[in-house]
Amino acid sequence: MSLSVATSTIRQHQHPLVSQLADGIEAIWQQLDLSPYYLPEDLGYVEGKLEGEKLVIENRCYQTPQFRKMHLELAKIGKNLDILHCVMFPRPDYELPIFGCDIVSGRGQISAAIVDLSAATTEGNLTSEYISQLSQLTQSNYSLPRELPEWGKRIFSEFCCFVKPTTPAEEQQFLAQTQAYLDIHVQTALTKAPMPERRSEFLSRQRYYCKQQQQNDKTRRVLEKAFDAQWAERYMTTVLFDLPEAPEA
Ligand code: BLA
Repeated sequence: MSLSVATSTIRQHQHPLVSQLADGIEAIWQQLDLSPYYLPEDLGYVEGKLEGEKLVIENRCYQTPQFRKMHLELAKIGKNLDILHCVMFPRPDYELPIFGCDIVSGRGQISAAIVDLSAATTEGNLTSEYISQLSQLTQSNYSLPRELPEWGKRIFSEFCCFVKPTTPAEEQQFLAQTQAYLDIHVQTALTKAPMPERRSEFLSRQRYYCKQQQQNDKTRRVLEKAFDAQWAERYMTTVLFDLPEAPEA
């Protein structure tokens, strides 16, 4: 295992959908009042080796009055595997869903593209303002929808889009759909006031979301091969899906 710190950017060497979406996410984030969010110091930029190929991970992380942690991660493994991972965790006294998105591209072909706004409430329902705005978007159809793994079924909403895009047109459709979800989310978040009395409810839901995501063995396997099991565990639980503080008893 080798780790090093550098400032280079891998974005221009990634699948075009990955770099376009990364640019799009950051452009929309500019509408928020961003401050930096500091990841554990050695985990901001990391390099490892996967089956002899170099793995590079680049993280950008912010916070705002509404969001505890807005994380955009780009990873490149050798010449073949490109990954975009993005999660926005609301501050736990806001009734806001968790925005999540993942793109996995192997040998120039995207195998998985997923985006969702996942509910903040115990029952797992989005609020009516989200439901009505998301329902008004033009219906997107893809020729290869994918089935959610078991761990995802209880956290993702009915608006979750999980597909393998098969053409450049479908890739652009996924880009547009993801940006539309994010636009709705940022605009809605800006109108919200905190609800401290429901904090423990929102906190437990975020913890449940993280626990479920930590069960994604496909992510874990890539990280274990490139680093080792202990490193993968630490990365998944402190960088990708860190649990917010436990709810007060
Ligand atoms: C799938 N995620 C995957 C796959 C890989 C990764 C290799 C399998 C691709 C495939 O099934 O075609 C790998 N993803 C990574 C790695 C990182 C990453 C290494 O983010 C980071 C370093 N995953 C998320 C988020 C969501 C998510 C935020 O990080 C959703 C909001 C979902 N990824 C997700 C799902 C699958 C996946 C649902 C499919 C899992 C399966 O089919 O079992």
